[in-house]
Amino acid sequence: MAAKSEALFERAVKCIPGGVNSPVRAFGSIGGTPRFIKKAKGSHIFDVDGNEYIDYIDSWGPCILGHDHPAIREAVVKAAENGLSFGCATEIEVEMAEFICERIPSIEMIRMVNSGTEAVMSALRAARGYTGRDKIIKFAGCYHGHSDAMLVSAGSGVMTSGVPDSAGVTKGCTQDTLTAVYNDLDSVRQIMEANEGQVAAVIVEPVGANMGVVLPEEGFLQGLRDLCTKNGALLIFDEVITGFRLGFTGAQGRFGVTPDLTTYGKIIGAGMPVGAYGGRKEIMEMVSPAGPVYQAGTLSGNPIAMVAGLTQLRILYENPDIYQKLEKKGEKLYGSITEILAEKQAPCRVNHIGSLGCVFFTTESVTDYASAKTSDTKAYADYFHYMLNHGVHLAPAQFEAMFLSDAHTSEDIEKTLELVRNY
Ligand code: KE4
Repeated sequence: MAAKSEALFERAVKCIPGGVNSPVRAFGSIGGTPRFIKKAKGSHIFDVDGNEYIDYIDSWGPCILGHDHPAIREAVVKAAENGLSFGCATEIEVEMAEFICERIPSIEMIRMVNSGTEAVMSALRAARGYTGRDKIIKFAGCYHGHSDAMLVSAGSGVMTSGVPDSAGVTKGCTQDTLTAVYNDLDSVRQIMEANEGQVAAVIVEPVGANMGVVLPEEGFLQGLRDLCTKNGALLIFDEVITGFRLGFTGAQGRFGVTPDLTTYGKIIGAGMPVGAYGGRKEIMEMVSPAGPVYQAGTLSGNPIAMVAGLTQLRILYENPDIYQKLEKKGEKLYGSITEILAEKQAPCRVNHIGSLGCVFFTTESVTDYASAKTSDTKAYADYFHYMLNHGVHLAPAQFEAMFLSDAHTSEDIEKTLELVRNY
């Protein structure tokens, strides 16, 4: 029953584009009415009609400790008693920056912003300012937020300048963005050679999580590192999803590859609007007011958002067993789904790493955007609605990820697996 969600959605579409404040929430790719969520607790969310769901959206990653974690809530409430925002420097911003710089080896200096989009946009500007070069290489299927230069699709071939992938984005904004193929170092090498001395940076999701979950093949990330070093380009890891999720040091720690810049979001805000970019001091000191690369933000380093994020990071750092538990939960959930679907001879592939996973409705192994797009999105939509109607809320789109949190229980996982068995 979703009567109240339906009524709210009817109202919403009249005053909000598509009825939502972010497109994926509108159920556009899977149909039906988005559930309007009233509250969340632990690993469960509750909609306005009183339906309860096991939640695998996890606010798209921020709530790795689960929803409404008491320590985070208490810290936020306490901080709010001192006011919400000052537009001046605060101690908590220094504590957050020191905390990250002291624990992530590649981060010597960091700047807080308000979203992953802003973090990526600013990191690209810093990379261009530092290198004096214009071109950026990204990968088909990787999403880095909605700044103009990132809303691009490959030209006729990977060698040609990007063309806008959204109305309202000018050719001028995308002409310096070149698109390579994920897990294909040759496609990067070709672009580098064709644009010798012009590539400022390569930006990559070290684990793809916006074309569904796509893992880097052996040697891919190190290969990018080597190509960037050889060509005087910077390597930017977009760890908005993987940062503090695939381990405390994220994908760079898990795979042992050191980027020049890293972008963060989601977990570092614990559900509050926070993004960040950081890396080598000589690069970050290009950023205003220390250097000539301008970047600013009214609510950057907001004290309430900082205390939420820092509380979560401290819990993650002080309790490393959380990551071991997430690995086990991920292996149990995604590994069992793989076995069940194989027994049923279902046309599916499951990609997963740690607490991230994705069921693709294709028989091809999914290693890049082209293979991800062989998925049957109608089949995914049917699967989504079956799970939703039985109390499990998956990502409302095939090309997203499932997120496990520290709050997910073995009961949650068993119930999910039982539903997959009966599907
Ligand atoms: P935001 O601007 O949405 O905070 O972050 C943009 C971004 C940057 N980099 C990566 C790797 C990301 O995954 C994202 C945003 N992720 C999506 C989920 N696929 C956010 C969900 C949404 O757009 O509503």
